[in-house]
Amino acid sequence: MGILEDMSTLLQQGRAPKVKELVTQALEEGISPKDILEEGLLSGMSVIGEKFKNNEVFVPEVLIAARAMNAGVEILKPYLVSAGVETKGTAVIGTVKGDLHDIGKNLVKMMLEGKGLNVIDLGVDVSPETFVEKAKEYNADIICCSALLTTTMTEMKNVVDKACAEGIRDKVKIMIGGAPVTQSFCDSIGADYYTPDAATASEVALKICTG
Ligand code: B1M
Repeated sequence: MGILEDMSTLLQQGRAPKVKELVTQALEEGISPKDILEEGLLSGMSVIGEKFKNNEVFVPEVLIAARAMNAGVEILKPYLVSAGVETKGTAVIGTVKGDLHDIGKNLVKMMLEGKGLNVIDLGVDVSPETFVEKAKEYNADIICCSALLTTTMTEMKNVVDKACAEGIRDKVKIMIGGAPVTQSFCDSIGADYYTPDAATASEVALKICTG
């Protein structure tokens, strides 16, 4: 097996120290940072994303794989910047105002990063004002809102309204998700996309950014 294939396999197993070792070795062998990212790290994360979607792996495996990916990306970051590898798009993400659940939001963030997007994580209990301010500041392609409570999902409409009021609605897509959220709720508040899980969210986000 080649080094990038090994890297992908180790990432899927969540073996962060080994992944870091292989990224360093691949750089020493002269493999391009772009190939290491795409054929080593992101390909491994894609496999995990697909398995997660099909209930073949669960939250703990996804989290440790994501940690291994982050460990590899940390080493690669300076090389990627200097090699001029462009990110595919920018998303701001957060859990809506009044809601402190962040496990699902963090998974969505990791999957988006796994697709090569630049993700600005606003954390939990994020107000509509902050979502919109940060979307403007980072010139984001997508605002991603997560909610786990029936009492907080209504905040998503306030994000849509705020984006309209601030005049950025035609520049930014609004994606929503979380256990109580549905497609009909998405339609009713005028958001752009509802996705039921992190893997689908990352696929849709990539499509939004790359056309
Ligand atoms: Co809370 N909680 N909780 N909780 N909690 C739920 C959500 C609840 C369903 C439990 C229950 O009663 N059965 C219930 C909500 C009821 C409702 O509104 N329908 C509930 C409640 C009531 C509460 C409190 C009000 C309890 C209290 O204090 N009385 C309180 C609220 C605090 C607050 O937020 N203001 C509360 C607190 C907490 C903890 C802090 C203890 C903890 C959160 C820890 C944390 O997140 N750091 C917690 C937890 C862990 C849960 C449960 C057990 C698990 C949630 C979770 O992380 N699931 C949950 C019960 C359950 O769901 N079984 C529950 C795993 C996660 C991977 O799934 O977040 O759904 P999920 O994300 C999925 C998809 O939804 C999707 O992708 C993810 C993976 O594929 N997705 C998106 C999520 N965001 C997306 C965004 C997208 C696209 C897809 O696009 C942008």
